[in-house]
Amino acid sequence: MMSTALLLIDIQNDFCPGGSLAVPEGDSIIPPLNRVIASLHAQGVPILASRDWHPIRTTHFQAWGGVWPPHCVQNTPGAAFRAGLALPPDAVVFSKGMAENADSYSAFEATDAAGEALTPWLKAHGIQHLVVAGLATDYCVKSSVLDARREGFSVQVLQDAVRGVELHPGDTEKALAAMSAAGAQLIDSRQIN
Ligand code: VGL
Ligand code: ZN
Repeated sequence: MMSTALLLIDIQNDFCPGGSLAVPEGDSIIPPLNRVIASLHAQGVPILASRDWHPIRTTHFQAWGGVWPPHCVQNTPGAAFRAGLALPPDAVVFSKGMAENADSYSAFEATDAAGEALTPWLKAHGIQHLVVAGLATDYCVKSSVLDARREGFSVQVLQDAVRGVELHPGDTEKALAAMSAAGAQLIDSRQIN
C-alpha cells in the first residue's frame, strides 16, 4: 500500500453559498467529505487542508487587474474553513495566495505554519499518493492536481466532492478531463473505505 494523504482544497466560506465568490453547491461536498475524513483519519492518514489566504490588495482581485471579486482575505470570516467541515485537530493547514502579484491557485504554492511548502512536507512524511477534493474544480483543484502529477504523486480525485466556479460554462468538465489526461484517477468518494 502506498502511503497516502488526504488533500482538501480551499473549503472556505467565501467559496460556499453566501460567500463572495460562491461556487454553486460548494457546500454539498461537505457531508461525503466528512465521512472520508473520519475514515482516513482513523487509519492514520494525514489530513491536509489548503486555504486561499489573500492580502486585501492583490492583482488577483478585480480592483487591481485580476478577474475575481475580493475573497478569502486573511483573518476575515470569509477566509475561515466552512464550519460544518469536520477537520480533525491534527489537520495540517497550508496557506497560499499571500503574494500581492500572483494568483497562486495551486496548493503546491502553499506553505504550512512553519513555512514549509507542500512538496517537501509530503516527501518528509513518505507520502506517494494523494486523495484530493474541494473547491474549485476548475481553478485550485485542477491546478493542484496537475502540479501533484508533475511532482510524481499518484492522485485520486473525489468527483462527487469537488465543485466548479464555471466562470465559463463547461470549465468543470474540461478541468476533470485535463486532470484525467494527466493521469489522475477520477473516483467516487464512496470508493474510499
Ligand atoms: C480559487 C478562484 C480564485 C479556488 C481561488 O480556490 O479555486 N478560485 N481564488
Ligand atoms: Zn483566490
